[in-house]
Amino acid sequence: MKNTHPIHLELRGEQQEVAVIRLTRKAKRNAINDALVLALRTLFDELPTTVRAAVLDGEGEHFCAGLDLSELKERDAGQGLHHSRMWHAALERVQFGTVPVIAALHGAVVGGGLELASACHIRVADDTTFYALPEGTRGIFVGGGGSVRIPKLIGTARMTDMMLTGRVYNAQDGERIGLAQYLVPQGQAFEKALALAVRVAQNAPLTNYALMHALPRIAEQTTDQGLFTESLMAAIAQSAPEAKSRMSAFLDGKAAKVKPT
Ligand code: 1HE
Repeated sequence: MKNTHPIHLELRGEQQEVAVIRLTRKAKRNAINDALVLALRTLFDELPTTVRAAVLDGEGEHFCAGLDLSELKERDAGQGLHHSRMWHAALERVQFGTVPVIAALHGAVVGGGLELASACHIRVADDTTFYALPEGTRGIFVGGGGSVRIPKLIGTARMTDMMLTGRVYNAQDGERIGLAQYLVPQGQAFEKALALAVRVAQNAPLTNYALMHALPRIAEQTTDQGLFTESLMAAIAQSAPEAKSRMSAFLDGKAAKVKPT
């Protein structure tokens, strides 16, 4: 157990294979100030090597209210650039770190909170979740990678609409358009995210690595380059001893079959 204010880290599981990471600025609705951005970066850089999957949660009724507006002092263009790049560096550690990250969403997932959620690999939302990009109405622009990651989830047209009109998506519509992959009743997002993390942690590490690091890059390559990268990644993954033992377990009738839900 380790406390990295303003984030709490707890390890769960027999091998301490699941990290539960919680934003702990409940009084400020988990608004992200500079200290929190830097703490996120450090925490993801220094995750213990036992960790195979992580859950990202927010204390209190809201996942995250976005950028801490009280710190939005007058910055010149250069300072604004560096501030945005600081967010990029931290969220890059979330997306392209060592383990898949599952966000447990509830209440406000707005502005930089949505940018943070979109850097995670799976998003589980409960019924209270709502999504918005108030940057448009606050006279600013996204700066935490939202313009790159959010259109990949919902398309450029929907993000443009959210920013131009201040449109707020509720939990059901958020799931429908792809902001979350799972929708659960109020108060159950964390338990669902944890159950998924426990399952993800059991995957072969190279498979998880391929999904985190190869898949998004392949998606940005041309068809020819993507297919070639896929073959390289497939060859590396299948050659790992773990892949061979898992395949043998299935052929010996010792591994789970795929069942209809
Ligand atoms: C904050 C922030 C914040 C709350 N920065 N202090 N984000 C926004 O524009 C969203 C602004 N926040 C809200 O719309 C609402 O606070 C919520 C819908 C998230 C929650 O409402 P509620 O009624 O539960 O809480 P509250 O009473 O509004 O806020 C409680 C306290 O948190 C209050 O402080 P207090 O000292 O008066 O108790 C609020 O001022 C404080 N608080 N949100 C600072 N965001 C990389 S660029 C990203 C750019 C952006 O993210 S822009 C979008 C910013």
